Amino acid sequence: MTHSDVPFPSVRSLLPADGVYYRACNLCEAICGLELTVKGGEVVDVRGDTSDPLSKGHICPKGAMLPDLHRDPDRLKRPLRREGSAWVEMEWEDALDYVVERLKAVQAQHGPDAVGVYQGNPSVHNSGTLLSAGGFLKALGTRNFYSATSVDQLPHHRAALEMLGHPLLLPIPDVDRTDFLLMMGANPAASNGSILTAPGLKERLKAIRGRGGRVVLLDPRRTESAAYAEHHFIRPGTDAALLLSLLHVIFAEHLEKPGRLLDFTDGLDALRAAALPYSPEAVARQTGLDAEFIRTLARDFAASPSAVAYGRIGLSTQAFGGLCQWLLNALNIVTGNFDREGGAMLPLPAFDQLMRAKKGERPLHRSASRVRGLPEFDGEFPSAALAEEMDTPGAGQIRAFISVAGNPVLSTPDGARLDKALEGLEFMVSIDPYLNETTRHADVILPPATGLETEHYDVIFHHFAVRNTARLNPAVFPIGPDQRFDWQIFGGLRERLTGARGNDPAARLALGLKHGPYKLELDALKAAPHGLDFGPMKPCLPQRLLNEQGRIQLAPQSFLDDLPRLDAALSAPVPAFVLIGRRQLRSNNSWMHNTPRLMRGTDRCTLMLHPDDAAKLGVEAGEQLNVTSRVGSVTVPAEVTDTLMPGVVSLPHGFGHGRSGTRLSVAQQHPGASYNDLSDPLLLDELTGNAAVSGVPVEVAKVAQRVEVEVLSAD
Ligand SMILES: Nc1nc2c(c(=O)[nH]1)N[C@H]1C(S)=C(S)[C@@H](COP(=O)(O)OP(=O)(O)OC[C@H]3O[C@@H](n4cnc5c(=O)[nH]c(N)nc54)[C@H](O)[C@@H]3O)O[C@H]1N2
Ligand SMILES: Nc1nc2c(c(=O)[nH]1)N[C@H]1C(S)=C(S)[C@@H](COP(=O)(O)OP(=O)(O)OC[C@H]3O[C@@H](n4cnc5c(=O)[nH]c(N)nc54)[C@H](O)[C@@H]3O)O[C@H]1N2
Ligand code: SF4
Ligand SMILES: [Mo]
Repeated sequence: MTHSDVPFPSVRSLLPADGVYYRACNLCEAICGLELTVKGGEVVDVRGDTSDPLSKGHICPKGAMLPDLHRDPDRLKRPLRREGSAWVEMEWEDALDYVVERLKAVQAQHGPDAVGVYQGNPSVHNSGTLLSAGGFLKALGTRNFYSATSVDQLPHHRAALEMLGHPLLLPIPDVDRTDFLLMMGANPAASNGSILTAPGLKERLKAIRGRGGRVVLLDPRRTESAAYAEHHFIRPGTDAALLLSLLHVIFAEHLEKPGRLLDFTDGLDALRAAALPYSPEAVARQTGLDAEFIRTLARDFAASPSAVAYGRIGLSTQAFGGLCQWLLNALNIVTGNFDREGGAMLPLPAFDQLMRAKKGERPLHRSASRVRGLPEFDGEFPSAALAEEMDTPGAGQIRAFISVAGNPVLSTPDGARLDKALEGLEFMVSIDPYLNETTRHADVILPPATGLETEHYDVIFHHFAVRNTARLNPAVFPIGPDQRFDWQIFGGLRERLTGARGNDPAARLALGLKHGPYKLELDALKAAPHGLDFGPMKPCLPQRLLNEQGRIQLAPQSFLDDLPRLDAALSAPVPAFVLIGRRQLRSNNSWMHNTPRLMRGTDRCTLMLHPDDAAKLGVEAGEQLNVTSRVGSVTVPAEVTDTLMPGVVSLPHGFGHGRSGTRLSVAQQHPGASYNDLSDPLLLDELTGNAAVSGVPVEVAKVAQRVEVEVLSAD
């Protein structure tokens, strides 16, 4: 089979011309505009683009590493095929032919659902993939879809769907105009913000306080963000109780003032009744917060001229993620801080993904996962079910697997089990530029051009941005004749599967912009290299609601029905240690540990624990600790610090690079251990199916002690 008319790139010089290039960084949700200076074919300087209307010159250490990623000698450029323990390069046409042939063979023998798909985080940071992967993946006809969403923000989507009518109607805190930010389980000083695209967030937090406002941070760790806030410790997993308690006080003291929202909101009485049992005294012990503090916090929040409650990873990757995201929205609505300046608002991006959304659609619970019966949401099953769907025999078992821009061996619960399950597959293909802990199991790796080689428009994160802007930037580096763009790979695969041709993301983008709210022409956007500004978020309700009722649902039944599960957890005994995660500024989930300039300094994969806990265990800083959960065990050095609550220990995720057979020469020198060798697929936010990777009960012990005991008992 030949496919000579697939539009492959023209052969150009591999070096960009000298000059200044403008480009939005696609590494994290802050989408900063960057200014890159090229001399002699090399990027010699990267700085923040001061003319970007959203980021105004902000940059972080990772953004400056885009050229390092570009020239990483470990980055793959040609397809690889595994032969035993060796990898051989393939021609693109042959590789695409072979992949489709093998996928078809598996489906012919075992049915369409025998192919599983996992899409990881960079698929949403990459307009090429985002606008081009769907055609091929849908054409496979499998129901076995998984993604990083269910180890991340699924609770936000569920709350948005139930309360406002669409998973993407995510309320964004208007940090630039608020007088009071209540921030829970988020650490923007490390993460640069999430479901809150506000580049330079530290400065924005400073500005809140600078104009006389307040930032209150609730986190089991006194994080880097505590420098910009009034920080208070909260016990992991008890945030829903705290939020109910804030609502309790507000209702008990008649501080609610939903204002105009009341004209299109249902369920105020049901919410009031639900909050009634959660007085500050009833939740103080479990949350670790003083009852009087809770009462004052509720009063201050309600009395502030504007206020907004926001919670991120710490609130969504826990056992009560759904309840948390519901109650955050509810608190904002009840106090009138919703769809108004300084509250939680809905952005209106130039390429509006909701443009064609149908009112009243409910894309959930249409099917259940085969082994555990976990609910589908928006066409996906929870990633916590992925390994069991592969290693549990029976009709519908996943026998072939496609990973796209994901590293689920390090990023999903019980990664070690998945690692093993991948070995048992009949066929696996990875669309990924690295040979890492996951892709090492593939039969074929198809590495797309990436980073500075791609044209980029941020399709998703403008939906989460505090200001409506748009920015399209061309590639900086031309690609070589032996490289392919993601859209060409997906187009080639789809064509072989269905015969359908044409998969141009630029055409899709042009259509989206043209029919979007600002009727934008692609050329007009191209002519504005720093981006276009459409101003701050504006009130848009009830018009933008997408549920059948056309009214905000303050107390959806499924959330109310989840409260007994919270009550049971609140009255259960507290384990000796619970494990939580942390992000680090010079890292990006699992995949930027191969960048030498980011990895300088001491190894960062340490277990943080409180000095009192260290004393109890007889451990000093730097000594090795065994951390054990129901599913696994890791050994990591101790970092003793009073920034953690006693009884809570913290480990970053994304490490575990000691596994053999990868091609990550720098990461392997700083292997660390994988958090997700400890996280448990049975620990879920049962309401939404999101993995509860935060709040894992663990045992912690000094390694040396164990060895001694064993030696003694052997005697
Ligand atoms: N314990 C614990 N687990 C977690 C989390 C946590 O806080 N704690 N966080 C969760 C969250 S929020 C997320 S988003 C997930 C992330 O989970 P994943 O998305 O599964 O993992 P990443 O580490 O982001 O891996 C990204 C992969 O994409 C590849 N890649 C990079 N750029 C490109 C590109 O342009 N194209 C393609 N095709 N591939 C590319 C990289 O080589 C890498 O293999 O992890 C989740 N897991
Ligand atoms: N530098 C860097 N930036 C990143 C990433 C990265 O890996 N590195 N990843 C990106 C991705 S994929 C995402 S999703 C975002 C995430 O962005 P954030 O949510 O801001 O990220 P985290 O730093 O993980 O912050 C989560 C906080 O929750 C706290 N926490 C844990 N459990 C609980 C709990 O039960 N209750 C409360 N109240 N707090 C709790 C933790 O101590 C931690 O401080 O960051 C993005 N940006
Ligand atoms: S904050 Fe995020 S988007 Fe901005 S430069 Fe850093 S990695 Fe890139
Ligand atoms: Mo994420």
